[in-house]
Amino acid sequence: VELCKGASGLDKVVLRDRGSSAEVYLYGGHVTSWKNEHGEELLFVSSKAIFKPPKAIRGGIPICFPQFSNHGPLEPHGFARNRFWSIDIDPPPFPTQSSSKAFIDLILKPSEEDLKIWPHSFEFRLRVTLGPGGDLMLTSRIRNTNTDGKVFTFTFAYHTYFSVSDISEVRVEGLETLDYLDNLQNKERFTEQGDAITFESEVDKIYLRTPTKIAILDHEKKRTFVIRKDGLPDAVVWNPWDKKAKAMADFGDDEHKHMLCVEAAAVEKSITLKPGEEWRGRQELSTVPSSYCSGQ
Ligand code: TA6
Repeated sequence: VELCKGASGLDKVVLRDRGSSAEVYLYGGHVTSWKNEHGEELLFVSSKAIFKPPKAIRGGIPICFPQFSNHGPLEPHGFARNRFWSIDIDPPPFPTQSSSKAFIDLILKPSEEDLKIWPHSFEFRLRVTLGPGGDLMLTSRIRNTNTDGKVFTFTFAYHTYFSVSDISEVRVEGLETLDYLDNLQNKERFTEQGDAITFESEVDKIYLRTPTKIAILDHEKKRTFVIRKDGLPDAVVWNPWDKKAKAMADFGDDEHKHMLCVEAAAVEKSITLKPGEEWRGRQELSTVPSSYCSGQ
């Protein structure tokens, strides 16, 4: 584990374990790289990403807290991804201690400014772990530390950008037949069809009550990403496609072809914490070789 300077001189932590690596910026508590033992980058970060506050880094795994998207009065996706986190040198013990030594604990607490826009005290502890098999685990622990007795509610997402060879040859398995809210149709509720999801145009859907495990199959690379999640019942699937990609200054014109967001999230039902209560949300990312051929 090493602390060094990343893009724009921002501090970042590098985790290494048996050839795999991961990088987390203190800015945003933002994972921007996850490489397998062959040095292949598994996350997408736009070549036009702006590593400069207050803009969030375009790609990697933005942390959406205390609000997902525009589901509330705050700026889209809340403010955690736009703040400087600190290294948490003395975190309370994690019951499920991973055997890996390659992990970092970060902590975010609200500033005076933050309390003006969201008047709640909290401690948000994030542990990023690079597992022995090269899997990447993010565990969030959010505690209500209000001293005024107030509860607070929030929505949350790990806004993960996966790197894919060609979006038109990607399938997502695990979300078939589920209900979803379509952000492109006024968040109206629909039911997904019965087979794996493929991509031919812009998609922005919040799948509800999704399974613990979701698979993203990359045909060309013969590789499947597996998301295992806990405490995060929903999953957001987003690809901006060409028009929206061109409209974003920090997104390359054709980069939508090489990324897909599948985001472990808690959106439909916001989370309520009483003072002293703690919520946990975990996602574990891994890859397995896949012999997926279309139609299988
Ligand atoms: O997660 C999907 C989404 O909510 C889309 O609606 C789109 O806005 C995307 O997030 C990116 O949001 P950002 O604020 O990072 O540009």
